[in-house]
Amino acid sequence: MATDLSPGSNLESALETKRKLLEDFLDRHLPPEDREPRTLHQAMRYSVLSGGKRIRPLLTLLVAEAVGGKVEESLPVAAAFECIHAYSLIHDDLPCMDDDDLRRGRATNHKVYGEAMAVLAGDALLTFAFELVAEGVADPRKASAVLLDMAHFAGASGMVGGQAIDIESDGAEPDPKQLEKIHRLKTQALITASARAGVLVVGSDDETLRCVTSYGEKVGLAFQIMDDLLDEEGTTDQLGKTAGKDRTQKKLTFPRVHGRAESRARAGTLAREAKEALHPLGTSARLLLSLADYVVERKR
Ligand code: GRG
Repeated sequence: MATDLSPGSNLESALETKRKLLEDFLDRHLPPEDREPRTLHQAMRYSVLSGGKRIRPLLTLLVAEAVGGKVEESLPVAAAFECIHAYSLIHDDLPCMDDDDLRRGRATNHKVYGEAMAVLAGDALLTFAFELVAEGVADPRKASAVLLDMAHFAGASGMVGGQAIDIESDGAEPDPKQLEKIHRLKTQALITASARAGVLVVGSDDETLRCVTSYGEKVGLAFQIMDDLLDEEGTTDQLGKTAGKDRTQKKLTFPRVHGRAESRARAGTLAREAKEALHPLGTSARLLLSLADYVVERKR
């Protein structure tokens, strides 16, 4: 049965409430546009406050809530993940990386502010993420656990490492092992970390962390497979990415290596396994189960 994401459905209204909380928090905490250095602050705000699905922060907020935490304490952590995500998109769009002109239907950061300022806006958002956690999580042991995990999954052992391998694999022959390695590092790592952070900021037990890690890994990989499929089908292009970049650059993608039908089936299996992983959390994980379905049913 399709996940009900119609206006007013339980999942959609829960997600909308949390998106609004997150966006208000980001708006209040990001440096104001009229504070010097103005162009840098404008460039930071331009990319963070330009929509997007907010999947990573929603995961942090929903996990924290499912394990008994309060939204207020997980909000700075959720916002930090969105800032890291925004930095990665700004840098990924640069001419030295994917060289994209459009993102979320608008000009990419470097097209508006220039390459140097886009690099700096990305740098500043990454460091701002760590500041948000250090300042916003009152218990120093929880703050340090979140920061360590965040740094590990976002850096050379995670997202940045995946981007490096991806760049070096451009034009390579389709190789399932290499493809999975890139996806696991580049996309799955930060999504997994976003979910884990919801546990770490609340301070739940190791068993809960293990279940949520498994959920995050499966949702993260399913998310990337769906991104590849939507890209291949042209859906994301209509929403603002430069048309066909992945195809023309012959990047390794799931449909290219495994075909569309098998890719879709794998995403479905991963969503099912993600939901099974949360079984020990019982009914408090209800929205996270719906989110796993949403990830594989999404159209953008
Ligand atoms: C440059 C350090 C560095 C890392 C780049 C995230 C990333 C690594 C590159 C972005 C390009 C890309 C297609 C990555 C795969 C992950 C992904 C699907 C990103 C888009 O995330 P969404 O769909 O974007 O959550 P929105 O716009 O909804 O926020």
